[in-house]
Amino acid sequence: MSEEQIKNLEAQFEARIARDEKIEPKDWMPEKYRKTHIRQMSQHAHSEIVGMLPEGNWITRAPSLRRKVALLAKVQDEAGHGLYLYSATETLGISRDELYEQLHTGKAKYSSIFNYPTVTWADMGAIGWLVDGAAIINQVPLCSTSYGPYARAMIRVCKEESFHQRQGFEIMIKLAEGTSEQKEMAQDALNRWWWPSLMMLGPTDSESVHTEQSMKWKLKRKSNDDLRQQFIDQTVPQAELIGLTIPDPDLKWNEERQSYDFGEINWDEFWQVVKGHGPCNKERMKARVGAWERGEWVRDAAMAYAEKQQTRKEKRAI
Ligand code: BYC
Repeated sequence: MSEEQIKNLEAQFEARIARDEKIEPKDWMPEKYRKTHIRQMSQHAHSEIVGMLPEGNWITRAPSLRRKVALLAKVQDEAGHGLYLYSATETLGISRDELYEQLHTGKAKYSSIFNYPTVTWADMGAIGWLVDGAAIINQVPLCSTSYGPYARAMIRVCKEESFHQRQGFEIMIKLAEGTSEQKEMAQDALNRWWWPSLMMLGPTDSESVHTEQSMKWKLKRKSNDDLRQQFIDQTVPQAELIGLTIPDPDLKWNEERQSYDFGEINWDEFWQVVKGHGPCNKERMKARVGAWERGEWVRDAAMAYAEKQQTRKEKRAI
């Protein structure tokens, strides 16, 4: 294709984005658009799959049958989200095997938040309330993202995230209303998950390398800092409602901005976790790679069965 033809295609593509049209898998798209989407969507899929691990840790120890059923359903939803997102990413011309390989070799990232340990039952409440709460704020704008398969996957994901957030908040309400030990447990979980939840929304806008381009392509609809502020403004009154204290001495309502001012985020900690040195990075990767290796016989058996069925079909056709 000549340079002139590519320029024309690019101009048509930009015009479609400006008109808020969805870009579909077979449409022409700039190579950088395709790669950026593979990066973000696959990291999102990996986050859902790795995100099952901290909660999976508590399924056998949920305090009642009702709690166990809800947690099990939530973790299953996360597997479903990972699978839609992998399928949506495959429409961009990358295989599932390549995506797994990128995760297992550490080439692809997954959300920093899932590298923290879940040490008490209250952590299930804090994850649902804060982590899923932050996820909804980040993901609702993604329902109108420009790439069709991603936008459609996100509509269903967001509906389910809403149930996850309520499930977590309800655990926190019950603990906060419970005995002094239970309330302490809830406060301790909030203390440990608050700052990592703020970090989850990504580096500050001045440090974010992809925001500018992703906003132009309408992959991202809001910047990391705007989402973080929205999350804080939404969550602080919820903590007040259940009598818990946000662990930030600098948190203060700013009348002029009609928003909360908040303290300094420890970005060194964030980058350490992103680079693989968080409290559970090694454990999480070991669990994923181990599951992949232990599942090899299942994949082989499924392939052998599919081949056998195909041969039978071919013989019948003759
Ligand atoms: N953790 O330029 P930036 C869930 C990386 S799943 C690790 O701002 P971007 C859930 C970033 O990738 C939650 N890495 O990037 C599941 C980039 O590195 P690369 C996951 C992070 O893409 C189970 C570099 O830092 N949600 O909700 O414009 C249970 C510079 O950042 C993180 C999604 O994936 C991080 N937190 O913005 C419960 C949503 N933040 O790629 C809940 C979709 C940044 O150049 N993703 N990095 O090597 C997004 O919305 C965006 O990708 C982000 C980052 C806002 C996360």
